[in-house]
Amino acid sequence: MINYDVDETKKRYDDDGFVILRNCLDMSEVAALRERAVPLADRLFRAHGNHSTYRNVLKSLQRVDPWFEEQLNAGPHVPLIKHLLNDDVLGASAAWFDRPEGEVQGFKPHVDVIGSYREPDAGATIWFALDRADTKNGCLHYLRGSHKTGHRDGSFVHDIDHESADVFAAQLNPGDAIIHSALTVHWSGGNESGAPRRAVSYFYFSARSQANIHSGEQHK
Ligand SMILES: O=C(O)CCC(=O)C(=O)O
Repeated sequence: MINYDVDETKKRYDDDGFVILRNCLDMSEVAALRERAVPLADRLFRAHGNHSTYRNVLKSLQRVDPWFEEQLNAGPHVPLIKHLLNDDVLGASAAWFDRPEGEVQGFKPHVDVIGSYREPDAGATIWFALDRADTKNGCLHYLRGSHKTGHRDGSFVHDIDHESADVFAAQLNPGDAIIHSALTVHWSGGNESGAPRRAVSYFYFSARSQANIHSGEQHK
């Protein structure tokens, strides 16, 4: 992973609720990630089916592959996530996100916060593109600045103006990554392009969010 200007990266993340890291992985790292993730995903879908609410998604890969556990807890991106969240972090899930060709269903607009602590520093995801992701094959979309403006009482968000100037389509090349706050509204589309759109992501809680959840529970 290359070194980014951390101040500039943090400013974009704080302002927009997401930040793109171009060429985060070189082509050999992308190939290694594909070689690790694709057979694992195939194996898990064969063993358990593809029946979750969200098709083509596998969470908690760290529980079945120590390599993903190592990446989640100590991957080269972890110091940057800590810097963006101003805190220590707890790795919650390494995940596989696929929008295979012909999959019409995307992810509806949502935020990632789970639990009672619903502040912009609750957590963050880093999402690594294994293929070119664009508007034809279901790239991620973000509502710029939405981490600061609410949408905090549920996971799904129903009142998005898709024509808003704040809607941003995160068109990425293989090896690019994007980091988003757990409070930033985001969604993705289906894929009828004939091109794959596979990704691996790592989701983190800030230590602060965990401390607040725990102290909140103690007060109940
Ligand atoms: O990859 C996708 O299509 C959705 C990803 C997502 O919602 C997330 O990483 O939180």
